[in-house]
Amino acid sequence: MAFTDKQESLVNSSYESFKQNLSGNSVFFYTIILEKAPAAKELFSFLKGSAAVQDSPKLQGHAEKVFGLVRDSASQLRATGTVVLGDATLGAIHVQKGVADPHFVVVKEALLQTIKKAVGDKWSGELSTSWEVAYDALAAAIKKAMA
Ligand code: HEM
Ligand code: ISQ
Repeated sequence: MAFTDKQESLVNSSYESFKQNLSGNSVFFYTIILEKAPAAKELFSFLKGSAAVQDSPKLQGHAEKVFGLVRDSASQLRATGTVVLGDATLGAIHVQKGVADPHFVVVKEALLQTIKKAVGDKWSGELSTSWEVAYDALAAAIKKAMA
């Protein structure tokens, strides 16, 4: 099924909601990930050894990158029907950190919950599906680069 203009604009506008409170949303995003996968804390250089998720420019920067790449992926899907990784090193980074398939599910769930919180009453099934499709295509491209 083609990724539509409507789906792209839903992703774009909710990405702006995410950015509106980058600090709070980023902390929420990591908190959900660590609730679901506590061991993942040791994977992130900027979380390692800390008791709780601490807000920092680094933490926000990494979270912003992840959400930004999903947003780019939505635009690529709408324009070309596929996702090509702009950064060829993404596969190697994740292999080196020991990221495995189940982690991608955890990050996906955390991403969706974070967008849900960011958009409040604008949340809808269509909005959710748009993020899911864009994330799944990006995750598939990263996994392919990891293989
Ligand atoms: C590093 C994106 C999935 C763990 C990175 C980097 C990017 C990125 C852009 C480079 C560092 C940065 O600038 O932030 C993504 C995207 C994902 C994804 C778009 C899914 C579509 C995952 C998953 C995990 C993970 C599932 C496992 C929990 C890491 C770690 C690093 C990293 C540990 C290194 C961070 C550090 O510098 O300590 N990722 N990632 N990523 N990613 Fe991912
Ligand atoms: C995955 N890769 C890079 C950075 C991230 C930040 C938060 C959650 C997942 C991530």
